[in-house]
Amino acid sequence: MAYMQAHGIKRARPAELVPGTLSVITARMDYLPAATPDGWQAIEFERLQRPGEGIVSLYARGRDYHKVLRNRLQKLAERIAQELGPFGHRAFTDSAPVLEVELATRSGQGWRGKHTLTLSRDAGSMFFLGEIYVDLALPATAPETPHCGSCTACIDICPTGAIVGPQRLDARKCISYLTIEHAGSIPEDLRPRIGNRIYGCDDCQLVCPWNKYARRSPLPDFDARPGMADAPLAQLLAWTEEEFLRRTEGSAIRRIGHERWLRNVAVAAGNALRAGEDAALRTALQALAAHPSAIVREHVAWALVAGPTTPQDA
Ligand code: B12
Ligand code: SF4
Ligand code: SF4
Repeated sequence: MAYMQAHGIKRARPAELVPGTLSVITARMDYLPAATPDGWQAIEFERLQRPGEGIVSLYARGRDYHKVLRNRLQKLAERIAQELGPFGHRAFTDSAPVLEVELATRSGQGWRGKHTLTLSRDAGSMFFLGEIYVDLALPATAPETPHCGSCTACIDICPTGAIVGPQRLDARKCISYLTIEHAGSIPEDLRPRIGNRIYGCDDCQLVCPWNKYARRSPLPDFDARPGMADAPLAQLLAWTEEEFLRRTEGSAIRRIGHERWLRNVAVAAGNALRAGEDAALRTALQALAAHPSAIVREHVAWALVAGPTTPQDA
């Protein structure tokens, strides 16, 4: 995540990123798939009890949100232009050095939960953020007041202790960072805590009481693709690079590439072997023992020597 440091103070000053910016219009877009049943949080927690299946976090089970949200923001800007006449604007979503949570919080989209994400009384936190920087002087929307109270559920449940205090995250420990952003070897002490999460993590949001108000997306883009939350790890280990690219076409998962994917699935497979022997999984791992990537080989070797321990022992 060196890009964050590289952009320095520009991140906090919109007019330095896009000269002429006078206001920022912030937006949120719900991402729970339309078919999400009531009690979805319990269903997601149960998946963690089936170590032989890989879990992709909820936001990444459908189409890559970056394009979907940016296109919609662009259309919104065009509609505003139809009403007001031409104006200078630029749409962002996670695409540039923009402090999105801070902007959302200051403009009334919600407050910053103790897990650091924007949280709303009407929509929980299961939404993406996006912005339109405009050269129009718009009246500011008042910020939302915080409503976490004395709750610490997200801090208490985090499997790696990454939320080191209210609104303070040590990204190096976050499973989302380790499985998506981090390129190299995953620290060994953290591997058992990753469990069967193979792309991102939802725990701090699943446990949040405000997510009973999380909304389903009306867009088919976020419908979950088959096998994104319950595919057997042995099957995922067997994907060739070609198959990985084909199955993740248009999905955010594609960004991590086949090598990181196999690394993540190998960690989950090692954890599954610790939870109970599974001959099919062991065979699938052995088939990768001589993989051309040193990263894959190292994680596969770790998985194969995994003894029966519990995450608490780590
Ligand atoms: C880097 C990043 C990560 C990192 C670090 C996360 C973090 N909490 O910092 C990792 C990889 C761990 C991550 C994980 C996830 N992420 Co992320 N991530 C980002 C990203 C690209 C930047 C966030 C960032 O800048 N963090 C650095 C810290 C220091 O900044 P900050 O917490 O925002 O706020 C500080 C500053 O604003 C500062 N500040 C305030 N005022 C000022 C003024 C000045 C002058 C300065 C210098 C500083 C300053 O104080 C704040 C508190 O410390 C944003 C998109 C974006 N461009 O903003 C998405 C984003 C935050 N992520 C998102 C999501 C969905 C996730 C995950 C849920 C994905 C998943 N399921 O696995 C997890 C959640 C983990 C968690 N509990 O945070 C969404 C959140 C939507 C929401 N409801 O809020 C975002 C907004 C992407 C999007 N466009 O929708 N993410
Ligand atoms: S996403 Fe998972 S690992 Fe990261 S802070 Fe939330 S609970 Fe912890
Ligand atoms: S789990 Fe509790 S402390 Fe954490 S963000 Fe939700 S309400 Fe706030």
